[in-house]
Amino acid sequence: MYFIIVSLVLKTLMRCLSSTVDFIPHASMDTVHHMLLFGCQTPASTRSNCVPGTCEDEASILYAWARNAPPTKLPKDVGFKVGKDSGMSYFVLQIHYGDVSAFRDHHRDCSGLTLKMTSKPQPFIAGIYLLMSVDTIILPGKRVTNADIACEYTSYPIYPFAFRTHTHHLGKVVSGYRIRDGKWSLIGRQSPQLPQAFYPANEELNVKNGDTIAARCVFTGEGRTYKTYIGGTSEDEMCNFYIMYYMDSKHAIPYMSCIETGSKQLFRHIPAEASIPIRV
Ligand code: IYT
Ligand code: CU
Ligand code: CU
Repeated sequence: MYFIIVSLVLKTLMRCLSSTVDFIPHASMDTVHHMLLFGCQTPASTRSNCVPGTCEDEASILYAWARNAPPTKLPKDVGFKVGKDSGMSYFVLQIHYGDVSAFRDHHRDCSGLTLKMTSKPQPFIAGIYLLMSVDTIILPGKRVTNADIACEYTSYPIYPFAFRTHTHHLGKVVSGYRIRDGKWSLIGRQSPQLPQAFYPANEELNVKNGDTIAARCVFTGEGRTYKTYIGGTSEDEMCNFYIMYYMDSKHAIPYMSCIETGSKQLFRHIPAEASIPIRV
């Protein structure tokens, strides 16, 4: 399949601190495969499609729409902090088009995203916690390779409400957990071969100082003739578990990440479901 990626860059209203409180997708099912919205301070390009990459600085994913997946809404009183002094002056929207033949008739495509914004301070801010593996190697033909990631959480309480998984072709299932006093509680589990949207979190739970956040990606090297590394192309792999959370706006930490490899000792106790592939 061929993908065309279009990037749209939009400067946020700089004069006041605002919140994005809702996302309304407009995407034609026949042409758009998925859309990703990022926030950042310095976009890679201020003109469409000139420079590869999304942002000069670290980009944060704010929203994902994928064909055949219901869009996840932000809970009431929750908004992403954007604009003045928020570290997010620009939105970058990537639209990934699937099938080029839909454009044979040269029609104009009006796909995009409407953002509902407010300048009213919200009681809770939304944020993203990203767990990712940087050192997984998948051996050719090897039936199962796990990428285990875990970090101690040492900040103010967060309330996960949605999650998103991302791998390339070899990912079978990705699961994320909170570990408190040795007990593993599921935040979300999904096949990365299903539409990579944000899905509602498994149950209402919070993560607080002293907890551990952990994720496992299960890969297979079956059918591969070469070693697969973490990287950007479709021959490479990625292991990502995104948690979308809200937290008291008093503390307002909009982005956190974890790239530590989880210990064998810790992952001895991961629930069995994390290793059971999801049929698609
Ligand atoms: C090496 C890797 O796993 N890259 C992921 C996660 C990632 C996302 C962002 C890394 C950084 C970021 O600034 I945003 I550094 C990755 O590229 N994931 C893709 C998208 O690019 C977001 C994905 O679809 O989740
Ligand atoms: Cu794409
Ligand atoms: Cu990737």
